[in-house]
Amino acid sequence: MRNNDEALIVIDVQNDFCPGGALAVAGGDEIIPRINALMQEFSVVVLTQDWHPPTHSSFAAMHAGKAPFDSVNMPYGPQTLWPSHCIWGTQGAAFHPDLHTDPADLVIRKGFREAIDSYSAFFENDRKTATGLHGYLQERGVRKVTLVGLATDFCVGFSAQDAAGLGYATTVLEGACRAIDLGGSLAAAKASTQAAGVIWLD
Ligand code: VGL
Ligand code: ZN
Repeated sequence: MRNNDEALIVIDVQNDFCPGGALAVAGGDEIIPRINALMQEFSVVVLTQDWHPPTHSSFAAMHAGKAPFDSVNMPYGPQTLWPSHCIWGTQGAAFHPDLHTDPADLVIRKGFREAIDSYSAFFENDRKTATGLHGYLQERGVRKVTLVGLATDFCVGFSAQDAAGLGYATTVLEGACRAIDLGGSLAAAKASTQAAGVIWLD
């Protein structure tokens, strides 16, 4: 068991991001056995769950003439459009059945506001609206976070960026993540998080 000031944050290991899901990430389910084993090493374990209303503004279907993976300008900046995914209460939004959820201390949902997407576990895509995770981790005395899950270049990468910005010693275990890799997004996520001090390990 590691120190009490270290948390494992498991990002979005949900059916829709695994093979067969609405926004499937290649090999998304392959990381689950390692994540389950890692949970036993940490005294603080947090799961995140992408959790969208059926009419979420990040869905291409809500934008006439747009297709998944196009981009639009939202009041908070550019936003990639996605196939409809992780609609709250559906099987697609449920955790993958192989993921151990019992060891989790906290499940944090994000992306539930229709007008704002939320990649990061800490702040929504306006980069201002807090999810509450920072307050929780502070109250638990957490100073170091290890991030795993889906997808490396979106929700994991944005969470890592924010964690480092909030002052946590931040590690991404890349082998326990899988990426979407849209137009160089994986390389961009790595470069920007490394510049912020995030350590990437396999
Ligand atoms: C994610 C795109 C849209 C992710 C969530 O979990 O990385 N990506 N919603
Ligand atoms: Zn989403």
